[in-house]
Amino acid sequence: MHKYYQPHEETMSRDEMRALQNEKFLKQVKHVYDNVPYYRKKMEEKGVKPEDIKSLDDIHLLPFLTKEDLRIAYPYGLLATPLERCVRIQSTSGTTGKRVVAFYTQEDLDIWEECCARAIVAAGGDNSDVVQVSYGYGLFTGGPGLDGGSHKVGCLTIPTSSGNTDRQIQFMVDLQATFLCCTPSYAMYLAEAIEEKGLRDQIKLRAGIFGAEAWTQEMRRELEKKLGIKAYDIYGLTEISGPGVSFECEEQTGMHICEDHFYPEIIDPETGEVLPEGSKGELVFTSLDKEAFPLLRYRTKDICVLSRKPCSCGRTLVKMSKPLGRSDDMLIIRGVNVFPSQIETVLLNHGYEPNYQILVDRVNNTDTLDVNVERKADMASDLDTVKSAERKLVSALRSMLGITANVHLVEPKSITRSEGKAVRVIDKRKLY
Ligand code: DLL
Repeated sequence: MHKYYQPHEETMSRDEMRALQNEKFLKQVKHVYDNVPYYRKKMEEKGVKPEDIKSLDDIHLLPFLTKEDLRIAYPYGLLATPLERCVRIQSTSGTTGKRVVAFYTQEDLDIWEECCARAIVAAGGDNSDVVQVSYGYGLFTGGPGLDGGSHKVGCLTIPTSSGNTDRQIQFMVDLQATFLCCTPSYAMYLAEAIEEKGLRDQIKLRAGIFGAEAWTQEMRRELEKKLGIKAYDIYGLTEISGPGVSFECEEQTGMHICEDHFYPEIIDPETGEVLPEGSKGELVFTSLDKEAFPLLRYRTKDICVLSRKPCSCGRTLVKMSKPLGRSDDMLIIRGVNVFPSQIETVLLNHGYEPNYQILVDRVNNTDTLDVNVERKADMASDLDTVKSAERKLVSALRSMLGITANVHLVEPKSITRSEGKAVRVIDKRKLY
């Protein structure tokens, strides 16, 4: 017997879904046009009016939105409801200094949490489960999203947030957690710590809901073996709501998109042209019923494929593949989105030349980030001066990125100059 959190929405026929999407879409275009001058201007520039949009078949007429638009419109420029109706923000990295801030009304939060509840139920969860949420809480959407979903399902929720591994394992053992929600790399770290402590027999986990960063099928098998669980993927992004935009079911062959809320398109990242179903391209989302922060045609920069092959779980929601890469240069390091341009901004603001290298690797299942930058020509080269300058950069990078980088000041002119595009990022992890 299959279980769904919202059986009607999750299993409706294609025709019914298309009709629902159309209805919400037309309302949403009007809501955005009437309430978001920034987007109205973009529509005017493209010569398109709400009356030109008669159904989803016309969606290609609408302009795209990107992180760049979010940066320009920061902080309130894309808000579509009065502040009095907003009850929460969540936030993630922007491409430079400005963070992305997404707003939610209470209804928006309810829908987001329902999507996370769908994910928990799709992974076999019900109100007898004990769900340990080890995603970060706070501005990051991982903790609050899964926490809300777990409450909606009626599970006992353990809001450990991330970090403090000993305490995580203690709770997992003492409260007999059955679900673990965290990034796949943190799950692997926890699995190894459990093994080292010889506590494998004392944990009762049966499922994991892991996402926010790329992970391979090999990593899934490892996690399933080490923790004795079924490991499910979950996808999402702050701009569209957070985790639960799509989630895996028992088939574990792609993630069902909550397409009654988020309408997906696949486009050619170069030309912006909409590609036929089954093509590999950039995923674009239109939020169909978001009130406070309704983004139309938001380019995720995630490359993937959509599939409508019937699923044995009975859900009719379209499935997306795991992201197969990105069409921009965003890195996800320890679950945190990092743009090379943010690092460059910090270095230049501290008077360094743009001669630097960013090295990313994964050591013992934990991502490492090293930044090599050339010492300023007029800077003394004694150890004290160098160490103190490095510490300053580490702290500035931490406040920009939210994670710690190892900074190494190297000899002036020692970083190889390139004759074409500079290769500034060397990512040795094999994620896709
Ligand atoms: O990472 C939301 C989330 C939290 C998803 C917890 C799943 C679990 P952002 O910080 O805004 O939101 O980052 C969004 O992360 O565009 C993808 O590139 C990447 N990403 C998210 N989930 C996955 C996944 C959250 N399952 C960006 N696999 C997205 C691969 C993922 N990449």
